[in-house]
Amino acid sequence: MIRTVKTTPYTDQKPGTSGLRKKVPVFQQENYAENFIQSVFDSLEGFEGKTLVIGGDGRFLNREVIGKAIRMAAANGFGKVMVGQGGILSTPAASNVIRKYKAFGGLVLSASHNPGGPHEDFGIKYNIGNGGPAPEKITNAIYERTKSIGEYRIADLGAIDLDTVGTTVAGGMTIEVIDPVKDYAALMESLFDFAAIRAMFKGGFRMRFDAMHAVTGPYAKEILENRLGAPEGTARNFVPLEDFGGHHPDPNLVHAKELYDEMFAPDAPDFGAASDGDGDRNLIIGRQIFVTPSDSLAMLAANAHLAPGYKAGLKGIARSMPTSGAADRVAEKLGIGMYETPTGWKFFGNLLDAGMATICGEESAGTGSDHVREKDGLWAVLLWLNILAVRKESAKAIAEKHWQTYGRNYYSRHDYEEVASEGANRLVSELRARLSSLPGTKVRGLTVAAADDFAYHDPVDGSVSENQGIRILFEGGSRLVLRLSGTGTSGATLRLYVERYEPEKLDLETQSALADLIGAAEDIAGIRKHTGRDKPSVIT
Ligand code: VG1
Ligand code: CO
Repeated sequence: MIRTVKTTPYTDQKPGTSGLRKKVPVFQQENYAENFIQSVFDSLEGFEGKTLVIGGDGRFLNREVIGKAIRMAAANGFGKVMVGQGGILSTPAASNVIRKYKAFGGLVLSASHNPGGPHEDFGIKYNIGNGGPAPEKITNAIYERTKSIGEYRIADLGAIDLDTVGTTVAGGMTIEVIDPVKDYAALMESLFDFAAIRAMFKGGFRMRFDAMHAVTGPYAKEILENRLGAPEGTARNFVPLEDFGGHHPDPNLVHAKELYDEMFAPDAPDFGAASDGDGDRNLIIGRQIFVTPSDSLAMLAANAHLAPGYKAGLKGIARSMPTSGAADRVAEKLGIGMYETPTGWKFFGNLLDAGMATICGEESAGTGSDHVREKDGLWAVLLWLNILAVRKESAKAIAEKHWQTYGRNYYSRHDYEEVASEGANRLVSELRARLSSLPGTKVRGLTVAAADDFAYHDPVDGSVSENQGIRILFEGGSRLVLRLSGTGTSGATLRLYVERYEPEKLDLETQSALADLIGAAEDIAGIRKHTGRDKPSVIT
């Protein structure tokens, strides 16, 4: 039986960088999740009888909202839903399922690296038929719809069993519960030299993978330990928990500190890695070396041909604008295209679909390729393992040789989290107004060469995305970028990205190498004055 339920619109359901993210109590308001899901469906055309993929990262509210989404999909005329067992699908695995089974699209329930639990974050994003995040045209339409929606449709389907793999029919719609790992593991096996990696583990190679009690646990157990023969215990914190054990499932040096300390201890394993809440990010730490995500993108691109899936070489590389220019040098050397996009994976979709780029990356620990249309944490880890197995060198040696060839882009991101929105907005608008007067000025011995607010012209569909981050370029190639986060759930988060290129000095300490630039950012933007903070909350 289908019910039509009257609802009043919420005005705060604007999807950000990756979908809608709010605190759990916000999502628990009457009709809140339903409003958004119905607005998604109302913004789509032609899905009658087609398949919708549904899954999430297992956080608090996951099962409840999945139940609502299935009932609403039935009431709105989808022919089938494919849902991960237990409600689980990592973001890249969902992308793969959408593509492999030619689904119309998918709903991925996650707030990614944000903490989970009854008082923490929840989120919903819609992915289109290519497996990637909905482009701005669709997210804007969804938002417009949320502001005027008057009713939603939901079917009474009785109890839905999410825990048993298999197919049932309810309310005229097929519900298929799928193994969340199987298709993804098969895809990884098709891209990488599992035999070489298996041999490396057999030879005593030691690795730690921290799943941070989030969605990659079951994937890492199956792929690393069962299929690649890594010893039991290689995957840590591998049971997904509704509150991620009370931690931030954000694989950075602050929230994955234990792993970092272990990798710098005297008896450190050979290789360490971690992923985030929904499994699309990666942290790479070799023995005694942290590889920044920007460097990792460059190093993976330079060595990708060593993996079977990329042996024909890369068509091009794409990176988000705040990501360091390290990958640009690799693209130049390989003689392939290099594309600079705004923050957020949705901007890579067209380049991947058009065959213009093979590998993409973001400074925020996101790397991926044309195998799916999302960034992919375990994929990056497996590509690293494949490269290590073939080159038979340590991650540290590979990184150092890379810098000797290409020079080094010292890079750091400073986050000012949960600052008052008013001050953060004022900082950006005042700076924006002064951009044209900056070139030629000298700050802390550095001369500004150019300054702008990044606008992206999509080379495939011609769309333009403006105000994507303020760039201040200095003579000599150093750079500052400032932008406001689109994924935070309370107040505003200001991100400052700092980069300095060094052709020869390869072993400086990062923060001291960047000290003048960090000082210049304060002088130019007045971060202290506008945010009331004298230091960032997170430095990565
Ligand atoms: C952040 C990152 C961005 C990433 C986004 C989603 O966005 O900076 O690079 O694409 O999170 O990542 P923002 O707007 O807060 O800077 V995740 O792991 O949610 O899917
Ligand atoms: Co994520």
